[in-house]
Amino acid sequence: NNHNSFLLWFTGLSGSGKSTIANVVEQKLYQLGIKTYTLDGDNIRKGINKDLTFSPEDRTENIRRIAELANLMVDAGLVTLAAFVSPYKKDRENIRSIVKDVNFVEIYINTSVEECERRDVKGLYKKARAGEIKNMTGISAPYEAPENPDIEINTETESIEGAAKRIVDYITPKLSR
Ligand code: GGZ
Repeated sequence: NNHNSFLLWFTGLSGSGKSTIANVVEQKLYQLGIKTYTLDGDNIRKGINKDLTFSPEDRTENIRRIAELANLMVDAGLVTLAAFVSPYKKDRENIRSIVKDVNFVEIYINTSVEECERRDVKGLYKKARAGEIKNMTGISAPYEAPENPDIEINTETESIEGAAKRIVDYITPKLSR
């Protein structure tokens, strides 16, 4: 593994702001000439993992496959960003063992379920309340918050820009390119 590459793993509820912050981090890294790739629900759950549901077992398999893919990307020298709910502690610990000695950075996007439900960008919380969606994280399925993340962002008190800058400032001193 290339010690100069990172896997930036964003965990948090649906609508917490994972992808939004990851996208701003990616823009900033691009401006610094750093090659990146972002894995998220849009390119993974519609493609390689389209056979998987939101059952606990399928979420575990979802995260396992993503970690294996991310491991290859990091090997190829890309700073890889991954934005997934990844609600189970055990699954997130497993990522660390898959990516081995690479610099795995766990970033907890801490937005309360109340705030996510208020935003309800995709209307999923409303559907979950109506019983139209089962196993909705934060409503009818658990979210096991990280106890010791490398970086924690509270989107209710911190701007997207400020959060993204904090993440970039965390990794850039460790990148020797
Ligand atoms: C959680 C769900 C669900 C259920 C659909 N629970 O805000 P989004 O829409 O774009 O992000 C959520 C995404 C979660 O997929 P992940 O692959 O990140 O989940 S996991 O890591 O737990 O495997 C949400 C949408 O899919 N979505 N149904 N029941 N999120």
